[in-house]
Amino acid sequence: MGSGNKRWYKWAGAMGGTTHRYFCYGLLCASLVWALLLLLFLQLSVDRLPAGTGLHRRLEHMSIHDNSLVLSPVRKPAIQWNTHSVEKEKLAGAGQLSSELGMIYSVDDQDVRDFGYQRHAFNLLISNRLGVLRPIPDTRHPRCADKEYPSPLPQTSVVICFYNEAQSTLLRTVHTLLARTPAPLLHEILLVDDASNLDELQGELERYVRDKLPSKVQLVRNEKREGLIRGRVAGAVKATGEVLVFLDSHCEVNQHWLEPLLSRIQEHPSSAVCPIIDIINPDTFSYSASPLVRGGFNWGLHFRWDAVPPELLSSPNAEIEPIRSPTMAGGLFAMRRDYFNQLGKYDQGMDIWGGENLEISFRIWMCGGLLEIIPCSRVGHVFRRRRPYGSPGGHDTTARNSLRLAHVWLDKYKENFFLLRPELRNADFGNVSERTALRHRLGCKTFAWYLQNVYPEMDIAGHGPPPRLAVGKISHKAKVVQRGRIRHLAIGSCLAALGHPSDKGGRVTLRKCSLEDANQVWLYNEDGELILASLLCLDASENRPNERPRLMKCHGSGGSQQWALGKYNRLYHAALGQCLAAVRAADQDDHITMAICDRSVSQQWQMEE
Ligand code: LR7
Ligand code: MN
Repeated sequence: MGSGNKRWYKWAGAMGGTTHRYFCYGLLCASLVWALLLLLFLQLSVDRLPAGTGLHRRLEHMSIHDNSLVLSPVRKPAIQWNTHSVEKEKLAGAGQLSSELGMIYSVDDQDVRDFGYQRHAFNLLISNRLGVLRPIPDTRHPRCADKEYPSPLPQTSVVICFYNEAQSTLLRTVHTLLARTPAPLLHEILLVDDASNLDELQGELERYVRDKLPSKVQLVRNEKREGLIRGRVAGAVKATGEVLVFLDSHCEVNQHWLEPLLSRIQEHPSSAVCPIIDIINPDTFSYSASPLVRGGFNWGLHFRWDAVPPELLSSPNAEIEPIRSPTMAGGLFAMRRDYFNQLGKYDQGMDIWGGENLEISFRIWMCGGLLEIIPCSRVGHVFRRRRPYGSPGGHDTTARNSLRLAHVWLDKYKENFFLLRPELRNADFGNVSERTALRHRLGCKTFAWYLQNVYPEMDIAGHGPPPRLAVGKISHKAKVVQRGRIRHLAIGSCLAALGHPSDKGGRVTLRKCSLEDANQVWLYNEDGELILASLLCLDASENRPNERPRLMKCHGSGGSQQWALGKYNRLYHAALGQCLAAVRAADQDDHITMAICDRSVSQQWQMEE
């Protein structure tokens, strides 16, 4: 080394003055190039850091109190609005987004995603990247586009009550309203904040509403947490439009969603009308059409979707005409403001969540009104698998609210409820005298009348309810787009079941590829499902990054079973934002796992006949 250096000096010293200067410039450039390369390398390494390093950081800010989550304001990863990239996406099929919108590129992305599932029970990373407005498929029946609506139609106040909603879903609800509602029909949008404590909903939201939104959008704050029932009433009392529309705070309204609702209300002023509620998948945010179903309930006093009785579907126009519905889901409906008030608003003795949807449904029908679903009106709603918030004090507000409605509206049929919930027979439900007085004052019919005339399909004895249909889980047979083995390019082996391909919950592994082995044959269908041996679906739970996928019963609702054979030969899981990888470990067997997509050879697969 020493002698090398000496030689270098000798060589430099032997050079003339000018040559020396050029040499120094050269050296400078070379160092710059090196510095740049070093930076690039560092950047790539950060992108490849294993996920999980920041996984539970957010949870440290949360404390569990009285059974409900009490959350101190936390630093929230900044939202990167991305209004352009999505506009360019092709909307293939039913609202399929670029399958890579949920891709996790860094530990920060992983953080946003984890925080989102924790606080909102949906994929916040995707929601934030979608921006405030994105194209969604027009899911209406084709003949809806030919319908003409009278003019003028009444002006509308939209009331959106929210508690700790993500800013991106809340603002998308607002922006879709502004973009897809004829301005003269939209009198105002009232955002009622039910005393949220999420940081991004404080000053930041206030400034956004003030500076970026038209003055017809107003933010109203509840002083304390009231729950969605009193929250909506607070909005309705402030509203000045002729018609009220209530929406949840994570909706996207579709083309011409409002005109069919208003025109039906104009024909029939004492009616409440609901759009068809399309499905926004909580894991991928893909938007897809819901079938025409109507509202029912069971004797546990839970809302449920029922198939429409065939006799109601016999007319050729059935799919575009209003359809009578025994109940409403609760979150999305329109009615005249004077009718809402005259009918007794809501039972304001009900707390937080639950029960108000059946209560208002029974009240509408029993007190002379009409409750309908208007198929030409479509609004998307994020259907979550769990409610991400509790109630103050951890009370079961649904039980108490249901008790109140049972005592006021169910007459002797409340016995059916108590048969299922004997522990509630003597439970406290507060004072309902005002509500029974209301029932009297309005001269409402009996519950027996309701069952006989509005919901004759209901099983009155309290057993064997009509078949249940859950939105998003309508059984289907998706078209197979590819069939064959899935070969790992670097290792050369094929993806197969570790045990028997019919073992539910079983793992997958790599085996020597063999054309004879039925246990290696996968079907890939247009829903993105990978079905092994026509039996089970490859499933990676959207809540468990970096874990091994399993073989599970195909559920047909995307999410954990939706795969994309994507760029760089990777098998990408959109809901998880990760890729399928084969890990070779010297001391143990090869195993298959989910990992941050890094384009490495361990994540390259090929589907072959
Ligand atoms: O304390 C609260 N304060 C609130 O402001 C609790 C909730 N809320 C807000 C919340 O931010 C949201 O905007 O109230 C709205 C509804 O809460 P979700 O979205 O957690 O409820 P959900 O969609 O699971 O529940 C359905 O049933 C509820 C019963 O009380 C309400 O009627 C919801 O509006 C209703 N949602 C729908 O009908 C959408 C379709 C779902 C179905 C089926
Ligand atoms: Mn909701």
